[in-house]
Amino acid sequence: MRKVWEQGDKRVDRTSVGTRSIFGASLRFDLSADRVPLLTTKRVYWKTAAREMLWFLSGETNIRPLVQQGVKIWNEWPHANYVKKTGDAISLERFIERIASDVTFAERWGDLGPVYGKQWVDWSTYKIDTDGRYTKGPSVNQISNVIDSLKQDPASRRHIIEGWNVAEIDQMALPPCHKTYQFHVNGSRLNCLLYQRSCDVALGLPFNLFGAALLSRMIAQQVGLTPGNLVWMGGDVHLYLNHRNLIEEQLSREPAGEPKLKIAQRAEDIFSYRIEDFEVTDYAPQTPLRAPVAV
Ligand code: DHF
Ligand code: TMP
Repeated sequence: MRKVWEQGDKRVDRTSVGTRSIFGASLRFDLSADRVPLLTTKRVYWKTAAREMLWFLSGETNIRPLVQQGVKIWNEWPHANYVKKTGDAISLERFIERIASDVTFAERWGDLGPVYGKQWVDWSTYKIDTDGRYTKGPSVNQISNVIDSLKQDPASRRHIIEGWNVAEIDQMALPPCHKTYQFHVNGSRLNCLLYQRSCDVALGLPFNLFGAALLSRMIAQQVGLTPGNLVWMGGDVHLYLNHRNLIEEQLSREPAGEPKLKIAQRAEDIFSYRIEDFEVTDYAPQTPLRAPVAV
């Protein structure tokens, strides 16, 4: 955060909020002994990040199940889309109430398009016939495939979960930020590398690091490996200029403690984890810090 804030270039970004940004950065964390990258310089609502990760794994792309669990982090994008398409100046709060109470409305307006969940477990394929016609092929479950390849061919350099479906980017509310996960087996240890093309250091990154660690831990448990390292690589790594108060406060605080993530039991398969299976201990963060999300 300090490096981006002090050394980043000022850039006008898509949202027109403005950022300070560096290009290319990496972080490395040891996930052994239940260690988990979770910020202590502000309270991070790790259960929200965990619910988001379970939502990805369920293949869901509609915000309704998140809304029903009180998770608000994706609310702004369907709301902005609705206002743009209909010209109805409904408030965010009213819009989300309707998503929660009206299934038909939610089906029409709560979907983010073929984002993470769709690509991770249900990537569409097509076949071209000899006469040039397209027919739908079987879809690809990348999560199941990675679980299988980790078990059957641990030395492989192809354990990849990819969110960047070039052909479907234009239908997504937001092209994937945490777009590629690669796994790597070293002896009995499972390493994970996340490549994030665009990173909001103040709001998105704390969630993305916890999410990646959780995904890696669940996969390790499923394939019988112990957690190794988490390597994070960022492309455009930025801080929004309107996050100044949060940034200055956070930079004045000292990190303290070593949070642990426990997974109570091995779920039957990678798709069967529940929020109750996760517990964070030794987490005594400083107070939460609020900042507006750039839409
Ligand atoms: N757009 C931008 N500009 N930045 C993002 O980080 C971002 N993240 C998205 C979608 N679009 C985005 C999905 N993930 C928050 C955290 C993660 C997230 C979206 C939003 C967020 O606002 N966090 C606040 C509130 C958390 C809560 O509601 O519990 C935080 O203080 O961490
Ligand atoms: P962009 O598509 O123009 O790069 O904007 C996406 C913004 O959202 C950017 O600030 C990065 C941020 N972001 C994260 O940092 N993490 C996430 O998980 C998501 C979905 C978005």
